[in-house]
Amino acid sequence: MGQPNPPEGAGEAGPDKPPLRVGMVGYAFMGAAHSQGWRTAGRVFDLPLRPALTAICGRDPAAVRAAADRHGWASAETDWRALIERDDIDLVDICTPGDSHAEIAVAALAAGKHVLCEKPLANTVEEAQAMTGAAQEALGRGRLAMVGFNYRRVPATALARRMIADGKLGSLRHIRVTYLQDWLVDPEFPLTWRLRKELAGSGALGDLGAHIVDLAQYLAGEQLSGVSALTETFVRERPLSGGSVKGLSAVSAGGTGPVTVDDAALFTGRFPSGALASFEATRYATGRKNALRIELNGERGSLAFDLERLNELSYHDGTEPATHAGFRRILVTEPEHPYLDAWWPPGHGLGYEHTFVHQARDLVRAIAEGRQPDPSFADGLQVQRVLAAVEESAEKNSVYTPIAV
Ligand code: SOE
Repeated sequence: MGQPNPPEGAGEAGPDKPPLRVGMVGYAFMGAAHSQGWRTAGRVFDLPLRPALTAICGRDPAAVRAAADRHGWASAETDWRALIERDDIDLVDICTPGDSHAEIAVAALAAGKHVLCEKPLANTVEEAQAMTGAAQEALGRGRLAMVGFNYRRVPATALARRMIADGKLGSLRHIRVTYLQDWLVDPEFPLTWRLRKELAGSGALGDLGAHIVDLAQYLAGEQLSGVSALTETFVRERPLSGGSVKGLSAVSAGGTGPVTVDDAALFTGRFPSGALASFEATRYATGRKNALRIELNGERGSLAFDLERLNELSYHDGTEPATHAGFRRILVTEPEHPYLDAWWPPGHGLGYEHTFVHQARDLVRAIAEGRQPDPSFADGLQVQRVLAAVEESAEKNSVYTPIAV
């Protein structure tokens, strides 16, 4: 393939800027979200490089062609190896299921590309280690790698980080985080790649738990030292829909296949500072669609964020007189708030998709300045170690399990 679409300048930050030519692998939910990010970042923010949507890659020729047209990519490829060999690609953006992250990322870095990889970084600690090694080696050649934990890029969570770093909460005591979805409640919901360990690595744990582990550690400014966990798979057999899951034809005789990942993960953790944390990630919270909530309690105050009200941050200043102290709502839409100087006038809120625009903005700036973007592959590896410790603890029936370093 590789035939160009008519030039239409999608994602251009101004023709005078040098381009950052992006090749993206994958075009489903995350591919669409990342496309929005690349298309919009240079139009909203003043960026030193102009993101160019140069090529999109997927195995199905007709589907990838349609995705290129829909999302504004200039050309399409059906083999990621062909994509990373192209000398008109500067950055490879990996939006595939976890089983291919390591192979694509390591090869792309070796081919001299910058890499953005969707979370969780990999399916196993070993793969994440290989990716981190490749990223460290590539850094010496000026090639940069970042993992896509997009919830760091909600203006309200970025503001929370700033307030915590400024000491507004003092020492943290408690962090409680929940990430609740309900798309598996129906036992007839088909077996998809997200429900197979060899493709997704784990279930709610890797998909949702990875987000809340990263967010909690990012906001706390430190990394968990150990966890104690419970996991469960509530529905263990699900219908196969049209043989769409790679490698499952052998078990499709009865029309169903086994779910090989967790449906829910609950765990507690300790931070080196002494703070305690609790985490809940599930796809069975009936009525909850994409409900991520985090509350942090410190000696001087508390903060709470709820993704369903993502333009707001709740803050309690514990140093105020009890007569009028209380949680107050900060509307995070002022130009002084993170990311908001380039958006709408105060009060005109942002949404989920803007986190991907901010992710593209931050990565483009880091590349232009030649500095390591956050979160790094090493950060992704550390989250992977937490996930592995959660699985180990759950297997051992909730024994407190230190995290390997
Ligand atoms: C599906 O559970 C999913 O799309 C995750 O994969 C995303 O990372 C999360 O942001 C929303 O839910």
